[in-house]
Amino acid sequence: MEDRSFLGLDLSTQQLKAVVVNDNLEIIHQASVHFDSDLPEFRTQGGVVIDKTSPRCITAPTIMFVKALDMLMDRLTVTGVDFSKIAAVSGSAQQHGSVYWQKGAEKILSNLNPSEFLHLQLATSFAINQSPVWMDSSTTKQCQHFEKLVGGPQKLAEITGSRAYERFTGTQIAKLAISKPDAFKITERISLISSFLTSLFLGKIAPIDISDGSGMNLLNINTKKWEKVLLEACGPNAIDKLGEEVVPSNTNLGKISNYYVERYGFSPECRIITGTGDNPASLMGMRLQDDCVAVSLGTSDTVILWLNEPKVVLDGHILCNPVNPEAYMALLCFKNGSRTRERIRDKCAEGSWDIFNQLLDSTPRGNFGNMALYYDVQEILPFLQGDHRYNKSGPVNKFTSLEVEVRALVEGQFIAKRAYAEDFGFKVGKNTKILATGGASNNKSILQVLADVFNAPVYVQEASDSAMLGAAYQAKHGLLQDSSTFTEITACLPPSELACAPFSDAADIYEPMLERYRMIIKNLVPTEIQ
Ligand code: ADP
Ligand code: XUL
Repeated sequence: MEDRSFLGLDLSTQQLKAVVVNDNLEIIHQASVHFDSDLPEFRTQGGVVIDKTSPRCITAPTIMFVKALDMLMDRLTVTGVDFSKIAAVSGSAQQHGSVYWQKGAEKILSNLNPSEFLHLQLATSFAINQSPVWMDSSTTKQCQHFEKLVGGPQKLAEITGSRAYERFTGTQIAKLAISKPDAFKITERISLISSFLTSLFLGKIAPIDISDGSGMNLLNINTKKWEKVLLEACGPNAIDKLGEEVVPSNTNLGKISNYYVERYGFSPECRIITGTGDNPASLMGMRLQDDCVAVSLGTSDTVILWLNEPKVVLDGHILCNPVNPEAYMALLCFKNGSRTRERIRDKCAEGSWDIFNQLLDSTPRGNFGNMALYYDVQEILPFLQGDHRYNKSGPVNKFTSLEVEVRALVEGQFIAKRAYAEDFGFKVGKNTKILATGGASNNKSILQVLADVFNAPVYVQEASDSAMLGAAYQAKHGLLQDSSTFTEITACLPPSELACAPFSDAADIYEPMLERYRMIIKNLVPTEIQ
């Protein structure tokens, strides 16, 4: 084991987190900055700002991300990190969000004064103050246009891995070019949030990587190049703003910015490895293999599968793989994850996860035939909003008890995941293993429902922040890629641990519920978008 360490970051929806691992990939330091509570001046809720007059527009203040990084670096210093030992840095970030650098910004970025905070020096570097994020769903018009341009949703999915999605960055850029032409004009470069984070460490604008780039409806996932006709729909000179180069996710981009050498004592030889999206980073953090399905329970809930070949799907996404540029990954994203669980916790369980779990555990599996779907914000899969409750005879306005409501929430969320994963071609078999991660994977009662609904054992890792860990592992992989594969580099890690096994009657209970869920969705979702 060499005396070197690696820094991994995750700029997620609600917080910025960092981990330092040693050469054996063991965690030696961790720190985080929570946007709502640590940076209250930005008035975010759950890390985002919902436009009061136009609630489908959801953004986050770009400079808040920068200020969070200043605070995080100070917190890492306080925990005793020896920055001079860090051999490489890599980052993960919420996918799809975008940052608009103003003309002249790269010059400022490459000449930072080490005695000043980043957020003070970059305060005027952005063409718009608010970054559209993945929760936004305001680009319906642009989505229709993108699909029409290439010959329909199927064709767009074939080229970019997904039909048009409102949160995907291409349509977001196209909307900005039309709605704020002046801001678009003064935009020098556009970054994804992951490449933005990388740029802050590199001291120049970092290229977008192929995995996070697959979440834009702009990148051809087969050729790994921007698709010209779609780029043209993003407004004048979009190619210059995005940068022609798109790189594999483990690219070694060069040395760390002098700012960090002077200010924090990093070695001038420390390397910056390109950042990627949080879901690709989670795939790495969980060391996902062919026979496993990863379920991430964070602000959004996601289901991730490893694919050796791309597929064409209309519900869900195919992204380039962050470990092996020849391979792919499948992603299903559910917007109403932890924030919705928190709402029901606050309503039914006095804001306490312990009480929530007592309620969940006190109701039988199958919940006496009650079922519910809760969508606080416009859901992606299925395309629905609002609360939908059912007892065994049909729709109801409310449930008879708090415990029924809690179980209906958790079962409804996991049944949806299984239904969409199956539609995708995923089959539950004897060897199926579920790897759970994200904030709610610390909750055994919730994981038991996951095991029962999928009728498969659920495994967890010691640390539940797989995206952040994935970034740290990628830092080492990026540094040593010429001599070692990702699998070799992560072979030193302990295996995941069994958290819950399904009960023997799980299939009898949940398979009929799965069918019932499909019927409910069929009736609720308008046929044209099913
Ligand atoms: P993100 O990376 O998207 O910001 P995380 O994966 O860190 O999110 O998860 C944050 C969420 O985890 C919080 O919104 C919180 O609701 C949830 N969470 C934390 N602890 C628990 C718990 N014991 N049970 C259920 N959910 C939890
Ligand atoms: C994935 C998605 C979210 C974000 C935030 O498509 O929109 O999972 O990456 O975590």
